[in-house]
Amino acid sequence: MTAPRILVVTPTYNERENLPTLVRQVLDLGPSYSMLVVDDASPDGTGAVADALATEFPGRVHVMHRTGKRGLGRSYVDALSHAVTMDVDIVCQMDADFSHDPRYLPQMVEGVAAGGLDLVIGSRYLRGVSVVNWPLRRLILSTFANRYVRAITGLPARDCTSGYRCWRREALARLPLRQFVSDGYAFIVEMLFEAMGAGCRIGEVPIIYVERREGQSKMSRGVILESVFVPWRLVARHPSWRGRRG
Ligand SMILES: Nc1nc2c(ncn2[C@@H]2O[C@H](COP(=O)(O)OP(=O)(O)O)[C@@H](O)[C@H]2O)c(=O)[nH]1
Ligand SMILES: [Mg+2]
Repeated sequence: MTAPRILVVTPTYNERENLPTLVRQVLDLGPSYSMLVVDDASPDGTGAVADALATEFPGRVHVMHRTGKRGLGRSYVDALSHAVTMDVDIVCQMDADFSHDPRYLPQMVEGVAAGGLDLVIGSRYLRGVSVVNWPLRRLILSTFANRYVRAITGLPARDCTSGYRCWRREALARLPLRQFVSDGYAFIVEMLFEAMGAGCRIGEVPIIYVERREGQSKMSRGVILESVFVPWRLVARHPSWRGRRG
């Protein structure tokens, strides 16, 4: 089989210091890797940095500039809807701040390419808790959020809120992204719920998640509040999916 073509989708908001190194590390993984950066008109000029990288690596770095309302979920809807129309086999999602180390990508990609999975999650909670440099309250918030989501939705994954994922392009293309109700981090949960409902085969690979060194987190109160309600909305939408194993 020829090497699968991989597109790594990365949303950015004020990631000027991180993006150039990230892009190089991903592209260094091999010629089959390319990237799509989706920037929300970052005030720090990340968009221009991304454009410069696209010029430096023609055909391997693509940039989408969004100008509407800011939002991680909306950025993913736009970027992933475009990604599934591209000439690639696998579409990955990863953060720009090095919390998601690119060194895990080959193993995750392998799970889709050779392991027959539709989705592989880079999971922080497969071997206890593998998170570095999080304050205790953030750790508690994340572990609680995962238990909460799993209890309400019946999702089988250990890490339902990880934004580090690799998808078989055809599987991703089946998700009704444009109809999603959530915008912030809850979007990640909604994607997983829809994937389970679509019968996707889901696997997890353990990762060590390291909190960012450069820039700032965009986690906010509104985003957390949304995450409280979204699992209930999802179950209300598809009651029969609850507890269905992916
Ligand atoms: N395009 C876009 N990217 C965002 C937005 N908010 C966060 N991001 C990016 O999403 C990724 C995760 O966000 P981050 O702030 O690190 O959240 P945390 O890791 O949960 O603290 C990073 O690459 C951010 O730059 C947004 O509103 N729009
Ligand atoms: Mg982060």
